[in-house]
Amino acid sequence: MGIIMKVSQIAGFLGSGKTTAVMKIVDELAKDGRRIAIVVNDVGEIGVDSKFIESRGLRAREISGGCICCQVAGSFADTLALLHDAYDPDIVVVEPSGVAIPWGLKRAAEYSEARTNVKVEHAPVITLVDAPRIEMLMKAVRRLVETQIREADVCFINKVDAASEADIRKAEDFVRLVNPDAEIARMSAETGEGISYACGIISGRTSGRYDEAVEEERLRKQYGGEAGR
Ligand SMILES: Nc1nc2c(ncn2[C@@H]2O[C@H](COP(=O)(O)OP(=O)(O)OP(=O)(O)O)[C@@H](O)[C@H]2O)c(=O)[nH]1
Ligand SMILES: [Mg+2]
Repeated sequence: MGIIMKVSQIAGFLGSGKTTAVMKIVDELAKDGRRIAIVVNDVGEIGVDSKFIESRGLRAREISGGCICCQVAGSFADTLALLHDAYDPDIVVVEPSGVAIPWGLKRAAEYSEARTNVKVEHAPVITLVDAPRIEMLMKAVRRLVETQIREADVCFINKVDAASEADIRKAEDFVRLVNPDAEIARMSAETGEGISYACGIISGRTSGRYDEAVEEERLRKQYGGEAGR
């Protein structure tokens, strides 16, 4: 039984393409011979495709009843520990809810270390940015989207097949403004563009552990006097 379990989160606002991307990503990772599990924190209407998952011999768990980065963090940690004990995945790919906060999810994943003999390693935090809806996102849910971008290691501008070049550029500029340190790449979860690149990032790189001081510093930089609100 392996001791290290890598946890990969594909964040992004509601409808940004997380499920579509996750299904393609796990398919490719599994083809490379890795043991892959999926955890979906379902709040939307399009859930995981269980037939697809079973046909590939992957394991999937759905968690509902709240957000796994906060309200049901304990269930998420239990689920990771159980998956580790029963299946020993190399990588667990997590689809958080569209309103989840990436650092909360890292912290919750680390709770699983207290529940079984596992060491969690984080894959880079990937955030999907919905290019065709970038105007709406910047207006209606700006704070939440900013938070998801600020905490990302890599932002994929998704749905490039259906977006104008102007909207793609606008999304890239927005990411650069909010998080100059994030790598920016393009994706079409629908056509598969960018999926191999995402898989390489997930399997080949890591992200730091949850660190309260780092998160507070990021908040201070973004909101100045508003930090901690
Ligand atoms: N054109 C296009 N449509 C996409 C792409 N990725 C996802 N979609 C569509 O966008 C819609 C939402 O995709 P999902 O994968 O369900 O998005 P999600 O982020 O999982 O949504 P929630 O779980 O409800 O937050 C679906 O109708 C998808 O078919 C893409 O790359 N291009
Ligand atoms: Mg989904």
